[in-house]
Amino acid sequence: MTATAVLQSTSPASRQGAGWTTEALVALFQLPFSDLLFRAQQVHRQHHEANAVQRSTLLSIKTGGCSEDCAYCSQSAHHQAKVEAESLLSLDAVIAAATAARDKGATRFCMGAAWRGPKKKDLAQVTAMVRGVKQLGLETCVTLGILQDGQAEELQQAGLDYYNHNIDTAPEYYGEVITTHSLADRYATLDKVRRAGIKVCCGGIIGMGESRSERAALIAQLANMDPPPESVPINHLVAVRGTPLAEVPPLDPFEFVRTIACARIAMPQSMVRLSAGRDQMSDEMQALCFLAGANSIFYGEKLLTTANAEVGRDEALFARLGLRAI
Ligand code: SAM
Ligand code: DTB
Ligand code: SF4
Repeated sequence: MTATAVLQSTSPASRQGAGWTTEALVALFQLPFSDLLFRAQQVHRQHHEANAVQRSTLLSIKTGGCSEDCAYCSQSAHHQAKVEAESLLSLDAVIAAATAARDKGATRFCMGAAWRGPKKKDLAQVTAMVRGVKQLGLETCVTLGILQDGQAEELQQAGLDYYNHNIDTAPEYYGEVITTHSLADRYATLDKVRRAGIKVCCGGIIGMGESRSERAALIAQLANMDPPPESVPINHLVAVRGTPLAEVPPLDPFEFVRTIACARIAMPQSMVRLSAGRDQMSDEMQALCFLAGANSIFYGEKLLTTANAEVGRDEALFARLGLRAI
């Protein structure tokens, strides 16, 4: 879709799968802030319950010592972030954490591992975790890195609902952030996940020093997946000391809100998750992100290695904004 067509269109809902160009997304980014948010709200209300927000809880099941060099990541063995490495958690520990998350009101439990990808014996343990968490009545999500042939099917047979694997940034900027595996590797894994019949959770990180046009290119890449990911996490970079991105200049907060709004408009049916970085955001900033169409969050005191907004603060924010947890 061309930039002019995007700005003139009165039917944003009809654009799913219509081939978004970076230029069309840049044109959206450049709209006056209120116009952009108004359009995002229109799309949001056509496709989703206006005030409902889904809550997922994260658990790091294997922490630190990762072979990959992702510049943002506290868990890479290439960087000097102070993260306590931990081998794969026991099934009991995972079930205890998932039970606590369910009791606090989460509906999905997402397990993350600092691997380039899972080895055969690792996967057997993770599938047992998926089965156990599902039995608690929670939706399940895992993020384990690059998958080999057959591994997505094993996860699907265990009852996995979502696989998280982010493309992270625009193709043009990818090489600045990660060199130990390619964007093509990531697409190959996403393809395996889709073919196995698992729902795709795929998004990126904003605020890594990329340009607006690169943010637009990231959203275009996600929106042009066929179909777009069911779940789109938009992470704000958590600048972790000891990582190469620790000193990246801060992003204008409105630019982050604009990115959420563009994701909502370009992917009307997807759940857009206001992901990492919420702990550093004011309540007002988060409210703008919900207005821009975010309808999912990570819920619980910790993300993988960094702090998340506290549960009490989230409960109070939901009450103040009249949001309903789903
Ligand atoms: N190793 C697996 C992988 O890379 O796919 C799974 C875990 S990895 C930590 C999952 C995602 O978390 C990354 O793709 C990235 O988008 C996000 N992430 C990691 N560190 C982050 C940070 N400091 N700020 C924002 N997002 C981050
Ligand atoms: C995603 O897109 N964000 C989550 C989840 N998928 C696995 C991870 C955020 C990690 C933030 C940094 C940390 O806590 O280490
Ligand atoms: Fe490893 Fe994933 Fe972190 Fe990259 S993002 S260093 S693959 S844990």
